[in-house]
Amino acid sequence: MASGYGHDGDLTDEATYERVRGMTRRNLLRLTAGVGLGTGLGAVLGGRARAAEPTAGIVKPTPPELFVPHGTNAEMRWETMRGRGLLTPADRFFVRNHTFTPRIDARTWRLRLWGTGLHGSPTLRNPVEFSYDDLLGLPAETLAARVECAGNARGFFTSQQGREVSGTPWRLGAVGLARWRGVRLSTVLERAGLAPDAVDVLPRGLDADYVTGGENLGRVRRPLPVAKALEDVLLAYEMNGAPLPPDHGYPVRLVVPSWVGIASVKWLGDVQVADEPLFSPWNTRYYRLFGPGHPPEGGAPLTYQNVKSAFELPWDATLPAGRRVLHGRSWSGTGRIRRTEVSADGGATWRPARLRDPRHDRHGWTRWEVPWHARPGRRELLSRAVDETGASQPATAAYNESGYLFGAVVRHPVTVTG
Ligand SMILES: Nc1nc2c(c(=O)[nH]1)N[C@H]1C(S)=C(S)[C@@H](COP(=O)(O)O)O[C@H]1N2
Ligand SMILES: [Mo]
Repeated sequence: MASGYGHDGDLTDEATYERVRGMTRRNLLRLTAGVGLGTGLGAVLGGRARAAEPTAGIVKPTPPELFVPHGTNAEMRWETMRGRGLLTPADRFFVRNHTFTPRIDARTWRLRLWGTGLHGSPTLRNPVEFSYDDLLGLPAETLAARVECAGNARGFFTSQQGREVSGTPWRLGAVGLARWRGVRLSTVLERAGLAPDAVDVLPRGLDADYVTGGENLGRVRRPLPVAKALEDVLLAYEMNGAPLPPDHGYPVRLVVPSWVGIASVKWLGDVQVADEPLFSPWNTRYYRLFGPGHPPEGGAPLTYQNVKSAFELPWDATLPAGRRVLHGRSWSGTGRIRRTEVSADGGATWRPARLRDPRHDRHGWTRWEVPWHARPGRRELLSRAVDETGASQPATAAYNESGYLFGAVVRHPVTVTG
């Protein structure tokens, strides 16, 4: 196994907890040493030391004006995208960590490909390793693509539909759009000697083993059909023109465009290539639909994300009465956005929004805007989109136990002051 990651692979629940706490203390020291609590930080944050609370296991600062904390995860606040270009800057891109961000040395890092799906000729020995420099030397591609958690908007199953679901209760901020640069997974698979009878690949991260309920499920890993691996999957080493930040997978992550975020394995260490179907908890017990209407072993493993829309407004915003323009974005895993409509009267009447990016990238999103005459009172703002396949946003989302793929219209509360 390649070394270069800073932990052993045999962590208990307690050990993971200790490490996360250690990380928290280090972040705290770095933050307070680097900025100075009484000066810059205090000025930015209105004199209170609340930004000195780092998110456990996340390296970058997660100040409360940019992020909503959820345990080891940090959700982007949608109002921070207001007035910005298409891409989500790395400083506000959501972070979803099963454990904590590992610190990896790119100089000793290796990507290892192995398994029965590679042919083991003398010239193409199995396993095959690539260094960071090897990857930088291969033909590069760039790709604008969202990473979105399958559980994005999960919290609305409870707050809008009164259903308990398991998992992080995200609002709409577990999504971001970046320009990724790297090498196609197909290039690396072909150079490693992909056999014609290979069916599945299993990318695996170098972060700590995931321990839940006292059970060690091993490293984060989720099988991908070879057909998908060869289609459009990228081994990304750059995000928005800079090396990947630690929290987003440095030195190399997978980007599986428009698929559930879990497919885009961060801190990639190895890829098993097999001539038979592969399984891990991430395609058997997680990331399938469970509950009424689904088989006991769950539905098929989740692939594409669905259609969503978000206002670039604070949640529970307070706004002055009068004429204004509402801004937001819509996106879909299944095709480009064709239309977005907005309702400011609880869904009784809808008006088309003006799409600012009507020919957006296939895996990107469109910004939109619509004028609104805001009258005093409590209001709910609704937005819904349709993509080029006709997929749209219903009034309610189909329940599933883990709260995946909430694609219904979100009712965004605001207070208009007179
Ligand atoms: N190795 C590893 N890869 C991972 C994860 C993880 O915890 N470990 N989380 C996954 C999940 S559930 C999501 S939604 C995305 C989040 O990517 P981001 O943190 O860069 O936004 O990474 C995926 N890749
Ligand atoms: Mo996720």
